[in-house]
Amino acid sequence: MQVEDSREAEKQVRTQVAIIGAGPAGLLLGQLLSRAGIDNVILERRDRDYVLSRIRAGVLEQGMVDLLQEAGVSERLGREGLVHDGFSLAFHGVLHRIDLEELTGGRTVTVYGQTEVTRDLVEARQALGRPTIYEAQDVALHDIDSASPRVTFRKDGQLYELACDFIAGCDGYHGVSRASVPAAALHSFERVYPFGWLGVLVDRPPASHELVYAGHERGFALCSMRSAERSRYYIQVPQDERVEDWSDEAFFDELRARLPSETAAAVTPGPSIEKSIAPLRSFVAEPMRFGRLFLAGDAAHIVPPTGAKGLNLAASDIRYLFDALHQHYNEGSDAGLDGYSARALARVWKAERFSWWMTNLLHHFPERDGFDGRIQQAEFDYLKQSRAACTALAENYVGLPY
Ligand code: RFL
Ligand code: PHB
Repeated sequence: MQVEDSREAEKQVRTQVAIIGAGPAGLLLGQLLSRAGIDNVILERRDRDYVLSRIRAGVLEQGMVDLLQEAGVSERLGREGLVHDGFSLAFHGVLHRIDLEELTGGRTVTVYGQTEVTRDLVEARQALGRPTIYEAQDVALHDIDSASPRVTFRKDGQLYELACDFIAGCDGYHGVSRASVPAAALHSFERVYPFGWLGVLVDRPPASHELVYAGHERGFALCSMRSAERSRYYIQVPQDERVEDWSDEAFFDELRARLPSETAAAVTPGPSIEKSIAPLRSFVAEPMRFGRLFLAGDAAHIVPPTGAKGLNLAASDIRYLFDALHQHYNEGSDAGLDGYSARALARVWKAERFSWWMTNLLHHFPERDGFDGRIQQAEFDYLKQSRAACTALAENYVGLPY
């Protein structure tokens, strides 16, 4: 980054790739670009502590683990990540294990919090001395369909202009990047579910050494973890529910009521160290490129968390986008940039389908009738007796190839 004080009220800065958002997508792209010698600046609306304290996803596909390794940020992940070779589905109290490793010819997932991924990436960026501008206000994109796009923002009261070759819109669902594309150039697809997930983080050993996804007439429940000492639990709640209305005691009572008795008995309740509600949504914006702006991660698509795919899709987008930018700068070819949207969307839609399917299988839909309940039961019974059905589930859960 070069800073020139060429105008009085405005500082002008130049970089090759301007990255909007310091979530996992933006940080991972920044790390890969920096290591490849491609200059980049990250603009982030929130402060560093806020970015580092967000509790979200927990399950990494092998493809994402490999990408973090390529990015040089897998040392702690290798030490502390928990490799899972299976998980359980439960339906109305009956458990069924999905043996991921056996069904997929040896593939697994790794439980490692998004919070930890973010911390590793933030520290790696700091070690490389690359610039992240936290608390960047009024970020605005200009001339994105020209050969010289710009981003303006305010920092500590000063107005800056960042000139660049490309903009990577990695600023999540509510960011400014997707909103900067003319409405006529973007086609959105959306499904909003009439419920959310109430999540609790607790410093108690997990109920089970593997994840348990439970469908129940009272609603969905999930037992997950962050380590052998820290559990993460979720329950489905109505869309308009408020966190304040759920005491820890009420949460654990409801969780246990939805789990098979042996799993419920193994839950160790404790004081929550985090409690929040996430709405459930499926969303895709097409195309993922407009001129020199490339959308990646939640900025372009949202999946309900049931399939554990959101963070992993952010990683696969970045795999494609990094390869495309690398090709542009190192081989003088724009084939990767031109093919980025179609390539990313092909994988996105398969993950959308899987997340929608898992959500439909396991949640209680208040507005639906008895027919849907019987279909859910039949789907679960089919999984219990069909290796083919379990294989389809398992290959999606471990992640489709990049
Ligand atoms: P992020 O993480 O939202 O980061 C976007 C960043 O952009 C910043 N930003 C701006 N910066 C500058 N200017 C603006 N105008 C800006 N507007 C926003 C934001 O402050 C933020 O720092 O998007 P990214 O990087 O695309 O990453 C996506 C993932 O965070 C998300 O998909 C996952 O968390 C989804 N998810 C899960 N994914 C999985 O793969 N596996 C899981 O097990 C999983 N579990 C989950 C989840 C998401 C959940 N919630 C809370 C929705 C569980 C939950 C409960
Ligand atoms: C989590 O541990 O936060 C988690 C795990 C699996 C999911 C969603 C969230 O499907």
